[in-house]
Amino acid sequence: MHRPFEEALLRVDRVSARGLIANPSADVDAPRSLDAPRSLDALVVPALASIGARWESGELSLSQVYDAGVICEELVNELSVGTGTGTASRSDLRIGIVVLEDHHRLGKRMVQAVVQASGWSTVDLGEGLSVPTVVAAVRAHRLDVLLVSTLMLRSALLVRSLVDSMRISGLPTRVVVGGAPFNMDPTLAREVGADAWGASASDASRILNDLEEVAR
Ligand code: B12
Repeated sequence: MHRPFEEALLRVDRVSARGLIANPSADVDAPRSLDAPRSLDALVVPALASIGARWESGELSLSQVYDAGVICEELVNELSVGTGTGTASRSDLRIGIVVLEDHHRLGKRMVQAVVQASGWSTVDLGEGLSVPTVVAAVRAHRLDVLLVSTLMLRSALLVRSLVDSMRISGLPTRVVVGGAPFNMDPTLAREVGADAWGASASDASRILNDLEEVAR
């Protein structure tokens, strides 16, 4: 039996999906009271992971994965505070966020929502960017921290070349990584030279808090 939120996504039933985000306890095991970004985290991530696994096993089609992704993106955009590049920030830390090479942008949106809800401003560099483009953007925006989201293993491995290029260019920017490949292999973040790794959107806030402390 699959969870109600996952089934709502597969029926392309936006009304039920939205209702479950508003009242996550109606989904099996979902915590009772959560703020919007965290209730999205609790429902969206496991549902899409399961849908991805069912697609991989041949049970679902790519178009079903696509529709589920579109609905989740609509919900994230509707319910999240902070889209695009924020203005007011709680500190001087200049924070950028990017999806390296691939086009799975939901994780980035959720991280951005939580980080901005926690009071930081972010510079949204976009999705599908190459390593040289990201390095140029990091320099142009004089970023102190770069949050990198990846879902394809190939993109996660490219973080090594991103970190090396930034160090060769003399950029001191801290690189924080996240996304499925890093969740599957907790040693990967260190192997690709990242300064920190977070498993969830809330982790991004925790890591930024730590970096802010160090910068003081
Ligand atoms: C939805 C989805 C899509 C959607 C994307 C919609 C969108 N707008 O983003 C569509 C249908 C477009 C798609 C396309 C493809 N996909 Co796809 N997709 C998925 C799926 C099912 C869910 C991904 C998702 O959005 N999860 C929800 C988000 C919120 O979770 P998340 O990104 O992990 O983010 C959370 C945490 O990881 C963390 N986090 C994320 N980033 C960061 C960053 C920092 C700094 C921190 C601290 C934390 C953090 O916080 C987030 C919230 O908690 C996954 C399956 C899976 N297991 O992940 C496959 C998956 C990623 N896709 C896959 C593939 C192969 C593809 C395609 C190549 C398919 C094809 N043949 O065309 C294309 C490639 C597109 C491209 N070039 O990028 C594979 C990748 C395999 C691999 N080893 O690389 C997967 C794993 C499916 C599978 N099981 O095979 N996909």
